[in-house]
Amino acid sequence: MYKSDTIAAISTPPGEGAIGIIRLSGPDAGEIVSGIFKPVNPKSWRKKTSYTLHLGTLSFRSQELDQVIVSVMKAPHTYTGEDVIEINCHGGWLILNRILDTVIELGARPAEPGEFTKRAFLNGKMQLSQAEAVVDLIRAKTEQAAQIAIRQLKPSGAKKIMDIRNAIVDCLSHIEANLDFSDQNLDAAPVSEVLNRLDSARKSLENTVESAKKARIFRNGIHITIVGRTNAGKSSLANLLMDNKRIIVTSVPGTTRDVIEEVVNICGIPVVIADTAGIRIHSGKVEELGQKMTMEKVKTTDVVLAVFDLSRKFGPDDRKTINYIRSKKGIIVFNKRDLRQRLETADVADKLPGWPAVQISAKKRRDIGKIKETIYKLLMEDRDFDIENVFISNSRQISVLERAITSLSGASRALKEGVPEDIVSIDLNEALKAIDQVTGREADDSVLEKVFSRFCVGK
Ligand SMILES: Nc1nc2c(ncn2[C@@H]2O[C@H](COP(=O)(O)OP(=O)(O)OP(=O)(O)O)[C@@H](O)[C@H]2O)c(=O)[nH]1
Ligand SMILES: [Mg+2]
Repeated sequence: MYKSDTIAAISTPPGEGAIGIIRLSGPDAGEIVSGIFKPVNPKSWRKKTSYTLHLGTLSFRSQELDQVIVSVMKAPHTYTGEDVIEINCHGGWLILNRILDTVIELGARPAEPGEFTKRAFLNGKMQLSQAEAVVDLIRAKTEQAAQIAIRQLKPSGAKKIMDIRNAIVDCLSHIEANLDFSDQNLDAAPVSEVLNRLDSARKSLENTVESAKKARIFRNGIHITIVGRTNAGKSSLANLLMDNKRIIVTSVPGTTRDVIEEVVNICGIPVVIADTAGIRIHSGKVEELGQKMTMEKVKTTDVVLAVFDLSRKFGPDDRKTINYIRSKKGIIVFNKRDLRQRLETADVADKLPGWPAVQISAKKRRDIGKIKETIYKLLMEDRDFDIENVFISNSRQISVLERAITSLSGASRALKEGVPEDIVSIDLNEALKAIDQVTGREADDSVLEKVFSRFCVGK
């Protein structure tokens, strides 16, 4: 268990803001703030009724710090489960830090990253997977990612894991009852009944893991790299996908020399789009360096947007481009459809079998929506899942639940083969231990440290 001291931190982001919040949690929160707070209504402040707001001034050593509103939340019905006081002051760096320094001088301890949420977890206010969802929600880049985090954060999401856990506990107690009474010839639960329950618990876990894996794309996002011969219109396309970032576009081949990246939201998926230096056979030293960077980028990217110029015949630069990308997953973008067509599209399509193709005009902004649609379709291939069913999301949770599935399969197999029940119960206990790593019941300190180190200070 942790020391139940009182912690404090600035909970709003650094920089100027209309208001800033300093949060305190712990048994002395009220007393510490009382040491510096002059309320407009002292009678009401003295009572410190939970969920009340108090206007007043903060001063320390006869120096006024700020005019503030102090909110009072009393244990146990608070985020951390402890007494929580939040000081709403003006949102300047200096004011916030002066107030924080003062409450620390009066006995609070500076909170570590995620310590408020860690206390919420240690006080049984949430499961570990819910605490992880708090970070996911703060970091969500798209609506869908936020929705997944919210679902995981809700008690109903946590309950689904607990339901599976309870089903396994049930099977375990049947098996242990069989063990206890095996010499007494009592009617224990038939093996087939236990097997059915085990199978349905395993299937629920498998569905959970499968949906979580498919939904990971909304949380982690993907990388898309735009490649093609010089002058094909890559930067023009990148500018459109990046909502007019203004990458330099000129009619001079070899304009882009570096990899230029930007995160965009494509149908709810956070996508890092990279514009790259064009590919051509005959190039100077600087361009060659740029092309090397393009090649490196292609190696690690998830999806390639290969841009071909419809107004030019298929040439060695296009061939060189295809050689770099043919092993990847991607989309063919035929650009400059507003010009007279000289490219035989089959020359490209035949060399990149299975790649969907889209014709656009980046210059005239035509059919850019089609590219986004095609990207989304490509990413969602084999990802047929119901987002409503996603209530775990990160790789830590997925890997421990996969362990639970393996243990449950082992238990079912053992039961079917008539292996002694005490051996079966070892597998079931392993499955429970794994599930408890998701809920946090069994998570050791190193896991907790890793989870909470992802948080910012003040959360
Ligand atoms: N007509 C027409 N011109 C286009 C289109 N897209 C791009 N261009 C023109 O093609 C030229 C090259 O465009 P960029 O976007 O710089 O091409 P790039 O592939 O990034 O070129 P590099 O960076 O040199 O490899 C510019 O003059 C653009 O205005 C299009 O759809 N139609
Ligand atoms: Mg360019």
